[in-house]
Amino acid sequence: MKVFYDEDSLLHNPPYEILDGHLVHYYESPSRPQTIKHELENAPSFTILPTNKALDVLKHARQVHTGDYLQYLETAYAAWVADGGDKTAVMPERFHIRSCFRAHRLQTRGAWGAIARAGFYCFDLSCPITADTHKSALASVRTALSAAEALSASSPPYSPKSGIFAHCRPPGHHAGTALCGGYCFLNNASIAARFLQDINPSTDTGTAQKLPIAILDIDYHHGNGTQEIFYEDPSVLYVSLHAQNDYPYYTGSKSETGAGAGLSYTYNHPLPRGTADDGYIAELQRALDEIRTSAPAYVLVSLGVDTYIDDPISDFKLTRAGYTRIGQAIAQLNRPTLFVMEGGYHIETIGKNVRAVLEGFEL
Ligand code: SP5
Ligand code: ZN
Repeated sequence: MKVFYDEDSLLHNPPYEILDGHLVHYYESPSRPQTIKHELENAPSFTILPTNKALDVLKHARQVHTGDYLQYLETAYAAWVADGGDKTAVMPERFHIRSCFRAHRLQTRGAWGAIARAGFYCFDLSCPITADTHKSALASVRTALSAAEALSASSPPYSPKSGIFAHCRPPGHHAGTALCGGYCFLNNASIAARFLQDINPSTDTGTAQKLPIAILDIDYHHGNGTQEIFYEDPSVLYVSLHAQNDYPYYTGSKSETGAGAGLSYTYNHPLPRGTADDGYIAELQRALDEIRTSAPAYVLVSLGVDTYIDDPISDFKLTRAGYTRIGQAIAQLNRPTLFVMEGGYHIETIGKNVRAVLEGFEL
Protein backbone atom coordinates (compact mmCIF):
# COMPACT_ATOMS: atom_id res chain seq x y z
CA MET A 1 0.00 0.00 0.00
CA LYS A 2 1.16 3.51 -0.79
CA VAL A 3 1.74 5.77 2.21
CA PHE A 4 2.08 9.54 1.89
CA TYR A 5 4.05 11.38 4.53
CA ASP A 6 5.56 14.87 4.91
CA GLU A 7 8.50 15.56 7.27
CA ASP A 8 7.10 19.04 8.05
CA SER A 9 4.46 17.19 10.09
CA LEU A 10 7.10 16.84 12.83
CA LEU A 11 7.67 20.58 13.32
CA HIS A 12 4.57 21.28 15.43
CA ASN A 13 5.74 20.41 18.94
CA PRO A 14 4.00 22.30 21.77
CA PRO A 15 5.44 21.39 25.18
CA TYR A 16 2.12 21.11 27.01
CA GLU A 17 -1.65 21.14 26.98
CA ILE A 18 -4.28 21.34 29.71
CA LEU A 19 -6.08 17.99 30.05
CA ASP A 20 -8.64 17.16 32.72
CA GLY A 21 -7.57 20.33 34.52
CA HIS A 22 -3.88 19.39 34.62
CA LEU A 23 -0.92 20.87 32.79
CA VAL A 24 0.47 17.77 31.04
CA HIS A 25 3.01 16.98 28.31
CA TYR A 26 1.49 17.25 24.85
CA TYR A 27 -0.03 13.85 24.01
CA GLU A 28 -0.22 14.59 20.28
CA SER A 29 3.59 14.56 19.98
CA PRO A 30 5.96 14.11 17.00
CA SER A 31 6.88 10.67 18.37
CA ARG A 32 3.48 9.48 17.10
CA PRO A 33 4.20 9.94 13.38
CA GLN A 34 7.82 8.86 13.86
CA THR A 35 6.71 5.55 15.36
CA ILE A 36 4.12 4.93 12.65
CA LYS A 37 6.63 5.72 9.91
CA HIS A 38 9.21 3.41 11.47
CA GLU A 39 6.70 0.54 11.66
CA LEU A 40 5.53 0.92 8.06
CA GLU A 41 9.08 1.35 6.70
CA ASN A 42 9.99 -2.02 8.11
CA ALA A 43 6.92 -3.78 6.73
CA PRO A 44 7.36 -5.18 3.19
CA SER A 45 3.94 -4.25 1.81
CA PHE A 46 4.17 -0.46 2.32
CA THR A 47 5.86 2.19 0.16
CA ILE A 48 6.39 5.57 1.79
CA LEU A 49 6.15 8.45 -0.69
CA PRO A 50 6.80 12.19 -0.35
CA THR A 51 3.95 14.65 -0.76
CA ASN A 52 3.31 16.66 -3.93
CA LYS A 53 4.81 20.11 -3.30
CA ALA A 54 3.12 21.52 -6.43
CA LEU A 55 -0.38 21.24 -4.92
CA ASP A 56 -2.06 24.53 -4.04
CA VAL A 57 -2.86 23.50 -0.47
CA LEU A 58 -4.49 26.79 0.56
CA LYS A 59 -6.78 26.81 -2.46
CA HIS A 60 -8.16 23.41 -1.44
CA ALA A 61 -8.31 24.33 2.25
CA ARG A 62 -10.54 27.28 1.30
CA GLN A 63 -13.17 24.81 0.04
CA VAL A 64 -13.70 23.82 3.70
CA HIS A 65 -12.40 26.60 5.97
CA THR A 66 -13.16 30.34 5.95
CA GLY A 67 -10.60 32.79 4.59
CA ASP A 68 -10.43 34.64 7.91
CA TYR A 69 -9.73 31.42 9.85
CA LEU A 70 -6.94 30.44 7.43
CA GLN A 71 -5.46 33.91 7.73
CA TYR A 72 -5.69 33.66 11.53
CA LEU A 73 -3.73 30.37 11.56
CA GLU A 74 -1.05 31.90 9.36
CA THR A 75 -0.61 35.07 11.41
CA ALA A 76 -1.61 34.02 14.96
CA TYR A 77 1.84 33.25 16.34
CA ALA A 78 3.58 36.42 15.07
CA ALA A 79 0.65 38.59 16.21
CA TRP A 80 0.68 36.93 19.62
CA VAL A 81 4.39 37.54 20.13
CA ALA A 82 4.05 41.13 18.84
CA ASP A 83 1.32 41.68 21.47
CA GLY A 84 3.76 40.54 24.19
CA GLY A 85 2.47 36.95 24.45
CA ASP A 86 4.60 34.07 25.75
CA LYS A 87 6.95 32.88 22.97
CA THR A 88 6.08 29.22 23.61
CA ALA A 89 2.72 29.28 21.88
CA VAL A 90 -0.62 31.00 21.37
CA MET A 91 -2.99 29.68 24.03
CA PRO A 92 -6.53 31.00 24.61
CA GLU A 93 -7.33 32.48 27.98
CA ARG A 94 -11.06 32.70 27.50
CA PHE A 95 -13.40 31.53 24.79
CA HIS A 96 -15.78 33.52 22.68
CA ILE A 97 -19.08 31.76 23.34
CA ARG A 98 -21.16 32.49 20.23
CA SER A 99 -24.51 32.32 22.02
CA CYS A 100 -23.51 35.06 24.50
CA PHE A 101 -23.28 37.72 21.81
CA ARG A 102 -25.55 39.15 19.19
CA ALA A 103 -24.14 38.77 15.70
CA HIS A 104 -23.78 42.52 15.05
CA ARG A 105 -21.28 42.80 17.89
CA LEU A 106 -18.87 40.76 15.78
CA GLN A 107 -18.40 43.86 13.65
CA THR A 108 -15.91 44.92 16.32
CA ARG A 109 -13.74 41.95 15.36
CA GLY A 110 -11.26 44.15 13.49
CA ALA A 111 -10.18 45.71 16.78
CA TRP A 112 -9.54 42.43 18.58
CA GLY A 113 -6.01 41.68 19.82
CA ALA A 114 -4.18 38.37 19.50
CA ILE A 115 -5.54 36.90 22.74
CA ALA A 116 -9.12 37.73 21.76
CA ARG A 117 -8.68 36.05 18.40
CA ALA A 118 -7.13 33.00 20.09
CA GLY A 119 -10.36 32.41 21.99
CA PHE A 120 -12.55 33.08 18.95
CA TYR A 121 -11.00 30.49 16.64
CA CYS A 122 -10.45 27.71 19.20
CA PHE A 123 -12.71 25.63 21.45
CA ASP A 124 -10.36 23.97 23.96
CA LEU A 125 -6.90 24.00 25.59
CA SER A 126 -5.24 21.35 23.44
CA CYS A 127 -4.30 23.48 20.42
CA PRO A 128 -1.34 25.72 21.29
CA ILE A 129 -0.10 27.46 18.14
CA THR A 130 3.72 27.49 18.01
CA ALA A 131 5.96 29.22 15.47
CA ASP A 132 5.80 26.01 13.34
CA THR A 133 2.17 24.97 13.76
CA HIS A 134 0.91 26.55 10.56
CA LYS A 135 3.63 24.83 8.52
CA SER A 136 2.76 21.43 10.00
CA ALA A 137 -0.97 21.95 9.54
CA LEU A 138 -0.42 22.72 5.84
CA ALA A 139 1.90 19.70 5.51
CA SER A 140 -0.84 17.53 6.98
CA VAL A 141 -3.36 18.78 4.41
CA ARG A 142 -0.74 18.30 1.67
CA THR A 143 -0.38 14.69 2.82
CA ALA A 144 -4.13 14.07 2.55
CA LEU A 145 -4.32 15.78 -0.86
CA SER A 146 -1.29 13.89 -2.26
CA ALA A 147 -2.83 10.60 -1.19
CA ALA A 148 -6.23 11.56 -2.63
CA GLU A 149 -4.58 12.54 -5.91
CA ALA A 150 -2.81 9.19 -6.14
CA LEU A 151 -5.98 7.30 -5.28
CA SER A 152 -7.95 9.14 -7.93
CA ALA A 153 -5.24 8.51 -10.54
CA SER A 154 -5.17 4.75 -9.93
CA SER A 155 -8.82 4.18 -9.00
CA PRO A 156 -11.53 6.10 -10.83
CA PRO A 157 -14.80 6.81 -8.97
CA TYR A 158 -16.78 3.64 -8.06
CA SER A 159 -13.92 1.29 -8.98
CA PRO A 160 -13.35 -1.77 -6.77
CA LYS A 161 -11.32 -1.96 -3.58
CA SER A 162 -7.96 -0.20 -3.41
CA GLY A 163 -6.37 1.60 -0.50
CA ILE A 164 -3.95 4.44 0.25
CA PHE A 165 -2.79 5.73 3.63
CA ALA A 166 -2.47 9.49 4.24
CA HIS A 167 -0.12 9.58 7.23
CA CYS A 168 -1.32 13.00 8.38
CA ARG A 169 -0.16 14.89 11.46
CA PRO A 170 -1.54 17.00 13.11
CA PRO A 171 -4.94 15.27 12.94
CA GLY A 172 -8.03 17.00 11.58
CA HIS A 173 -11.48 15.68 12.46
CA HIS A 174 -12.17 18.09 15.35
CA ALA A 175 -11.35 21.17 13.24
CA GLY A 176 -14.46 22.98 11.99
CA THR A 177 -15.08 25.62 9.34
CA ALA A 178 -13.45 28.31 11.52
CA LEU A 179 -12.33 26.52 14.70
CA CYS A 180 -9.37 24.52 15.96
CA GLY A 181 -9.55 22.12 18.91
CA GLY A 182 -8.73 18.55 19.96
CA TYR A 183 -5.17 18.73 18.48
CA CYS A 184 -6.74 19.60 15.08
CA PHE A 185 -6.20 22.78 13.04
CA LEU A 186 -7.25 21.93 9.49
CA ASN A 187 -9.71 19.17 8.61
CA ASN A 188 -7.54 16.98 6.39
CA ALA A 189 -10.20 14.37 5.55
CA SER A 190 -12.83 17.01 4.70
CA ILE A 191 -10.43 18.90 2.44
CA ALA A 192 -9.49 15.62 0.71
CA ALA A 193 -13.20 14.83 0.21
CA ARG A 194 -13.81 18.19 -1.51
CA PHE A 195 -10.64 17.71 -3.58
CA LEU A 196 -11.88 14.31 -4.84
CA GLN A 197 -15.18 15.94 -5.81
CA ASP A 198 -13.42 18.82 -7.56
CA ILE A 199 -11.12 16.63 -9.66
CA ASN A 200 -13.90 14.12 -10.50
CA PRO A 201 -16.94 16.20 -11.43
CA SER A 202 -19.96 13.95 -11.70
CA THR A 203 -21.96 14.72 -14.84
CA ASP A 204 -24.40 11.77 -15.01
CA THR A 205 -27.47 13.98 -15.18
CA GLY A 206 -26.02 16.60 -17.49
CA THR A 207 -25.88 19.13 -14.69
CA ALA A 208 -22.65 19.27 -12.68
CA GLN A 209 -23.32 17.36 -9.48
CA LYS A 210 -20.97 16.56 -6.66
CA LEU A 211 -19.60 13.05 -6.51
CA PRO A 212 -20.98 11.09 -3.52
CA ILE A 213 -18.33 10.47 -0.85
CA ALA A 214 -18.58 8.67 2.48
CA ILE A 215 -16.44 9.49 5.51
CA LEU A 216 -16.24 6.70 8.09
CA ASP A 217 -14.80 8.07 11.35
CA ILE A 218 -13.43 5.36 13.64
CA ASP A 219 -11.39 7.57 15.98
CA TYR A 220 -12.40 7.12 19.65
CA HIS A 221 -13.69 10.70 19.72
CA HIS A 222 -16.60 12.14 17.77
CA GLY A 223 -15.43 14.12 14.73
CA ASN A 224 -17.40 17.25 15.56
CA GLY A 225 -15.53 19.29 12.93
CA THR A 226 -16.23 16.93 10.04
CA GLN A 227 -19.86 16.63 11.12
CA GLU A 228 -20.23 20.42 11.19
CA ILE A 229 -18.62 20.90 7.78
CA PHE A 230 -20.95 18.48 5.97
CA TYR A 231 -24.05 18.67 8.19
CA GLU A 232 -26.26 20.19 5.48
CA ASP A 233 -24.49 18.55 2.53
CA PRO A 234 -26.02 15.40 0.98
CA SER A 235 -22.92 14.77 -1.19
CA VAL A 236 -20.72 13.76 1.76
CA LEU A 237 -22.10 11.09 4.09
CA TYR A 238 -20.58 11.27 7.58
CA VAL A 239 -20.74 8.12 9.73
CA SER A 240 -18.99 8.01 13.11
CA LEU A 241 -18.35 5.40 15.80
CA HIS A 242 -17.14 6.94 19.05
CA ALA A 243 -17.38 6.91 22.83
CA GLN A 244 -20.62 8.20 24.32
CA ASN A 245 -20.33 11.08 26.81
CA ASP A 246 -16.61 11.56 26.33
CA TYR A 247 -14.69 14.37 24.57
CA PRO A 248 -15.78 16.54 22.67
CA TYR A 249 -18.89 16.13 24.87
CA TYR A 250 -21.52 18.19 23.01
CA THR A 251 -21.93 16.30 19.73
CA GLY A 252 -22.22 12.76 18.43
CA SER A 253 -25.63 11.66 19.67
CA LYS A 254 -27.83 9.37 17.59
CA SER A 255 -30.34 12.19 17.17
CA GLU A 256 -27.87 14.26 15.10
CA THR A 257 -28.72 13.10 11.58
CA GLY A 258 -28.01 16.15 9.41
CA ALA A 259 -30.13 19.15 8.43
CA GLY A 260 -31.72 20.72 5.36
CA ALA A 261 -30.64 18.94 2.18
CA GLY A 262 -28.18 16.98 4.34
CA LEU A 263 -30.87 15.39 6.50
CA SER A 264 -30.11 11.65 6.93
CA TYR A 265 -26.55 12.09 5.59
CA THR A 266 -25.05 12.06 9.09
CA TYR A 267 -25.09 8.93 11.27
CA ASN A 268 -23.70 8.69 14.79
CA HIS A 269 -22.97 5.46 16.63
CA PRO A 270 -22.11 6.33 20.23
CA LEU A 271 -20.75 3.34 22.15
CA PRO A 272 -20.37 2.78 25.91
CA ARG A 273 -17.02 3.06 27.65
CA GLY A 274 -15.32 -0.29 27.86
CA THR A 275 -16.46 -1.37 24.37
CA ALA A 276 -14.25 -4.26 23.16
CA ASP A 277 -13.63 -5.93 19.77
CA ASP A 278 -16.89 -7.87 19.34
CA GLY A 279 -19.22 -5.04 20.38
CA TYR A 280 -17.26 -2.56 18.27
CA ILE A 281 -17.26 -4.69 15.13
CA ALA A 282 -20.99 -5.46 15.46
CA GLU A 283 -21.70 -1.70 15.45
CA LEU A 284 -19.16 -1.15 12.65
CA GLN A 285 -21.17 -3.55 10.47
CA ARG A 286 -24.26 -1.36 10.95
CA ALA A 287 -22.23 1.73 10.04
CA LEU A 288 -20.88 -0.03 6.93
CA ASP A 289 -24.45 -0.90 5.88
CA GLU A 290 -25.33 2.81 5.96
CA ILE A 291 -22.33 3.53 3.74
CA ARG A 292 -23.22 0.70 1.34
CA THR A 293 -26.76 2.06 0.97
CA SER A 294 -25.40 5.48 -0.05
CA ALA A 295 -23.22 3.92 -2.81
CA PRO A 296 -20.26 6.31 -2.51
CA ALA A 297 -17.68 6.74 -5.27
CA TYR A 298 -14.90 6.93 -2.64
CA VAL A 299 -14.65 6.03 1.05
CA LEU A 300 -12.51 8.12 3.39
CA VAL A 301 -11.65 6.61 6.76
CA SER A 302 -10.77 8.96 9.62
CA LEU A 303 -8.47 6.45 11.29
CA GLY A 304 -7.84 6.85 14.99
CA VAL A 305 -6.31 4.06 17.04
CA ASP A 306 -7.12 5.74 20.36
CA THR A 307 -9.75 2.98 20.69
CA TYR A 308 -6.88 0.70 21.80
CA ILE A 309 -7.09 -1.00 25.18
CA ASP A 310 -3.94 0.74 26.49
CA ASP A 311 -4.64 4.23 25.13
CA PRO A 312 -3.84 6.72 27.91
CA ILE A 313 -6.73 9.16 27.31
CA SER A 314 -9.49 6.80 26.12
CA ASP A 315 -11.68 3.98 27.51
CA PHE A 316 -12.30 1.39 24.79
CA LYS A 317 -10.71 -2.07 24.83
CA LEU A 318 -9.82 -2.85 21.24
CA THR A 319 -6.93 -5.24 20.54
CA ARG A 320 -4.47 -5.75 17.68
CA ALA A 321 -6.63 -8.61 16.35
CA GLY A 322 -9.61 -6.25 16.45
CA TYR A 323 -7.80 -3.77 14.18
CA THR A 324 -7.15 -6.47 11.60
CA ARG A 325 -10.86 -7.35 11.63
CA ILE A 326 -11.78 -3.64 11.25
CA GLY A 327 -9.57 -3.36 8.16
CA GLN A 328 -11.13 -6.53 6.70
CA ALA A 329 -14.65 -5.23 7.36
CA ILE A 330 -13.94 -1.90 5.63
CA ALA A 331 -12.51 -3.76 2.63
CA GLN A 332 -15.91 -5.43 2.16
CA LEU A 333 -17.27 -2.08 0.92
CA ASN A 334 -15.17 -2.80 -2.17
CA ARG A 335 -14.47 0.86 -2.95
CA PRO A 336 -11.35 3.01 -3.41
CA THR A 337 -10.51 3.93 0.18
CA LEU A 338 -8.39 6.73 1.59
CA PHE A 339 -7.24 6.16 5.18
CA VAL A 340 -6.50 9.48 6.90
CA MET A 341 -4.63 9.41 10.22
CA GLU A 342 -6.38 10.96 13.22
CA GLY A 343 -5.75 10.10 16.92
CA GLY A 344 -3.97 7.37 18.96
CA TYR A 345 -1.75 8.13 21.93
CA HIS A 346 -0.21 4.85 23.12
CA ILE A 347 3.16 5.40 21.48
CA GLU A 348 4.47 1.85 21.97
CA THR A 349 1.67 0.33 19.86
CA ILE A 350 0.37 3.08 17.60
CA GLY A 351 2.43 1.94 14.58
CA LYS A 352 1.52 -1.72 14.97
CA ASN A 353 -2.17 -0.89 15.34
CA VAL A 354 -2.25 1.31 12.24
CA ARG A 355 -0.39 -1.41 10.34
CA ALA A 356 -2.95 -4.01 11.50
CA VAL A 357 -5.88 -1.99 10.10
CA LEU A 358 -4.14 -1.39 6.77
CA GLU A 359 -2.96 -5.00 6.42
CA GLY A 360 -6.43 -6.22 7.38
CA PHE A 361 -7.81 -4.10 4.53
CA GLU A 362 -5.37 -5.70 2.06
CA LEU A 363 -6.12 -9.30 3.08
C1 SP5 B 1 -7.62 13.75 17.29
C2 SP5 B 1 -7.96 13.38 18.71
O1 SP5 B 1 -7.97 12.21 19.04
N1 SP5 B 1 -8.16 14.38 19.59
C3 SP5 B 1 -8.53 14.09 20.93
C4 SP5 B 1 -8.39 15.24 21.86
C5 SP5 B 1 -8.80 14.84 23.25
N2 SP5 B 1 -8.49 15.83 24.22
C6 SP5 B 1 -9.19 15.78 25.49
C7 SP5 B 1 -9.27 14.42 26.10
C8 SP5 B 1 -10.00 14.44 27.42
C9 SP5 B 1 -9.84 13.13 28.13
N3 SP5 B 1 -10.51 13.15 29.38
C10 SP5 B 1 -11.05 11.88 29.83
C11 SP5 B 1 -10.12 11.20 30.79
C12 SP5 B 1 -10.62 9.86 31.20
N4 SP5 B 1 -9.54 8.96 31.45
ZN1 ZN C 1 -9.41 10.78 19.09
